[in-house]
Amino acid sequence: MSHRIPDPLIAEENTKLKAAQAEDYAALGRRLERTGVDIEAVIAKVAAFAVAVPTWGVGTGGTRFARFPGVGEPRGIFDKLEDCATIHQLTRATPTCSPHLPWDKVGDYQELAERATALGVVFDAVNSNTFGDAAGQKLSYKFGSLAHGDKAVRDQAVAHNIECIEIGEKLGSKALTVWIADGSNFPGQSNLNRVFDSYLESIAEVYARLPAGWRVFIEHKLYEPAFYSTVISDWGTSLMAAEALGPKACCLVDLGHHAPNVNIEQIVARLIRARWLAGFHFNDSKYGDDDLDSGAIDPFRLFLVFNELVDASVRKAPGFDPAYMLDPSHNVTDPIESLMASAMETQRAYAQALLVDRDALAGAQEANDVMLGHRILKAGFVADVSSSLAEARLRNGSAIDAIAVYSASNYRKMKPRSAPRRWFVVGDRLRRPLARDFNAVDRRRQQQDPAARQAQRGFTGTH
Ligand code: RM4
Ligand code: MN
Ligand code: MN
Repeated sequence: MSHRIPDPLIAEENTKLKAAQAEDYAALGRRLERTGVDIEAVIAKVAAFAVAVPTWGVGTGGTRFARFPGVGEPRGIFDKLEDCATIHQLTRATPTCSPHLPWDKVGDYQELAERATALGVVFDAVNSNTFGDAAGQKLSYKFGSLAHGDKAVRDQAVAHNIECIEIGEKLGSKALTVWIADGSNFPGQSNLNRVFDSYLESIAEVYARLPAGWRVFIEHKLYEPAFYSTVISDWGTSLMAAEALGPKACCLVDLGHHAPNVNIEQIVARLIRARWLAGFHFNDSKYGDDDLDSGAIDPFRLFLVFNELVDASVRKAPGFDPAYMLDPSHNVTDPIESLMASAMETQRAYAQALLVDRDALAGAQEANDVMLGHRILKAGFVADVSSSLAEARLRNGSAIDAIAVYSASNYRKMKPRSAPRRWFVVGDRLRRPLARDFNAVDRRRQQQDPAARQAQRGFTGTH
C-alpha cells in the first residue's frame, strides 16, 4: 500500500514561502548577472542534477553499541522503495535508488521491478555484500571473502557477486559496486601481497561475467572493520585493481573512506585524469567513516570535490561520466529527512561550483596571483544558492522547503508499512500475517523492551 505526500499539502506549504522565494531568487539573479552569470543556465543544470539513494540508508542505522529503531521505519525493500520515491517527490534530485544484496533480496524480481516503475524509481548500481554472513550461508566471511585464504570461500563470494549482477539485470541496473571488508586486525595475521593476489583472481572472475554495457565500481576504504590492514585500502590499490581488470572497472570514491586530512579533491582530479573515476558515495565525516549527512561537517570539502567535477565537465575530460550516490547512515535523525538534506547539500555544492569563473581562475593561476585565484574559487562557495535550489524544486512541481513539507506531512504515522513477509503456523496451517497497523506494533514493542527488540532485529543496513 502506498502513501504519497498529498500535492495540496505541498501547494499549501509553498504558498507560505512563495513571496520570499521570488524575492530571494530575483536578488540572486541580479547578483549573478553582475558577474556575467545567467541564473537560468545555472538552474537548468541544477534541476537536472541527480544522486541515487541507497536502500540501506532509508533504514535506521546504528553503531556497534546500539541501534534505536524509528517508528514506522521500512520493513523491507518494498517499503524502502516507497521512502526513496518520497525523497524524490520532495527533492526532485533522487530519481534512482541503489539496492544492497542480500539485504534487498526478494522472491520475485519482476514484481520488484514493476513496483519500482509504478513508483517512478529507477535502479542504480547494485551493491554486493560479503562483509557479513547471510542467514543460512554455507561458509563464513569472518576471515575474508574475495581475498580469503580458502578458495572455497572465495568461490562463494564470487558466486554472490555474479548473483548480484543477475539480479541487477532483472532490475535494469548497469553497474555492480564491490566493497569488501577483507583485511587483517593484527600484523602477522595475513600476507599483505597474497591477499591482494587472491582478490585480483576473484574479482577477475566477477569482471568476466559483466554483461555488455555494465561496469564494476571498486570501492576502497582505509580501515574498519579491519583495523590493521585492509586489502582495498586506498585509491592507489583500487586503481591497480581497475587497471588489472580492464576498461569496465573503475574506482569509486566514498568520501568517508580516507585517512584524516587527505586531499580528496586531488584524488578525484587524479582519477579523472587517469579515466578511472567511477563515481561517489557522498557522506560527511569528522573522524573516520562517520557516515554523517553530506555537507554536515565540511561543506567546503564537498564544494572542492564538485569544483573538480565541474572543471572536468567544462573541459569535456575524456571518459568523464561519474555516478553519484549517497551513502550516509542515520542514527539519531529520521533517515528520510537526512537523505533529503544530503541530496540537497550535494546539489548545493554542485550549484556553487557552477558559479566559479573558470577563465578568470585560470588567468589568476597563470599570473601566480594566489589571493585572486583563492578569492575567485571561494566566491562560488560563499554564494548563497539556496533560492536557486528551491526554484528548481518549485519548477519541477515540488516543495520550496522539502524538509518542512515532510515534517508537516506526518509521513511516518500516515504510512502503512508492509507486513513482514514471514509465515506463521496457526494450528496445523501456515498463514501469512494480515496487513495491519505495524506502526502501532512498533511503538508498543519499543515501549515494552527496546533492548530486546534491537537484539531481535539486528543490524540491517548499518555501516
Ligand atoms: C561500507 C561502504 C559500502 C556500503 C556499506 C554499507 O562502509 O561504504 O559502500 O555498502 O558500508
Ligand atoms: Mn560506501
Ligand atoms: Mn562507508
